[in-house]
Formats: sequence, structure tokens, C-alpha cells
Amino acid sequence: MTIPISRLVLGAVILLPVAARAQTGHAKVKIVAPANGATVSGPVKVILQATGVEIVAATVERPGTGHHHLFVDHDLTPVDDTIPRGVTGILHLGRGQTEFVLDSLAPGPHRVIAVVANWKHLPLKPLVVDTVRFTVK
Ligand SMILES: [Cu+2]
Repeated sequence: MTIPISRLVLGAVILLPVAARAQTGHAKVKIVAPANGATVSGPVKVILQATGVEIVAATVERPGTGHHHLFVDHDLTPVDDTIPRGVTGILHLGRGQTEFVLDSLAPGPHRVIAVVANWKHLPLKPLVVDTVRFTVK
């Protein structure tokens, strides 16, 4: 028995959007570096890994996408509000970066919170967030 190729192609077309939708339901972000609880020397490279959401530039207006934000020794802003710009300690990685070097952290304890937000700079729902605490020696 053979399956017509046209049916196989059609099956793939139908399955892909379902898979994409299922993924955005479990969007996650992880701060891969620095490790939580680590003692590091500066400058500190923050490495981010997102799953279930496509990381793109802030100019891309498409569902299922977003860009990273870092709250460096700064509390989260209200999750229903746009993440402000021009605030010390709040960084928009608006070109779709997945790494950022913090080069002016003073020695001592620090906290970084990563949040993925969409092109309006509104945090994704449910919140896609991770936190690490570390010490700069
Ligand atoms: Cu932003």
C-alpha cells in the first residue's frame, strides 16, 4: 500500500500550526549564566535561553514572539504595564539579543530577573520569567 505524497504534505501543513500553538503555552526563559548562587568576577555575561517563544527584534509584530528584558537589581514592574524604557536597571534587548554583558556591577550581591515581552514591551502571559542571584567578587 502506498500513501499519496500529496496527503503527506497536507498532513505536515495541518500539524505544524498545532505544534507551534502548543509550544507557546509553555513558553519559558532560563538564565543560563551566571548560575544562581554563583560568585563571579566582572564583567558578567548574562546568557538567556528561551523555549516555546521565538526571540526576535522588538520591531517584529507577530504573536508567539518576544524579546528579552533584564531587571538588574530592580524589582519587576507591574506585569500588565509596558516595561519602561530609559530606567536605570531595566534593559530591553530589543535587537533580539540572547546575551548581554553587565560591565559596571559593583562587587557584592546582585539579582537579575529576565522577562520576555512582546513588541509592545508587554510581558507575555503567562509570565515568562527567571531570576538569578549571584555575587560579584
Ligand atoms: Cu522591550
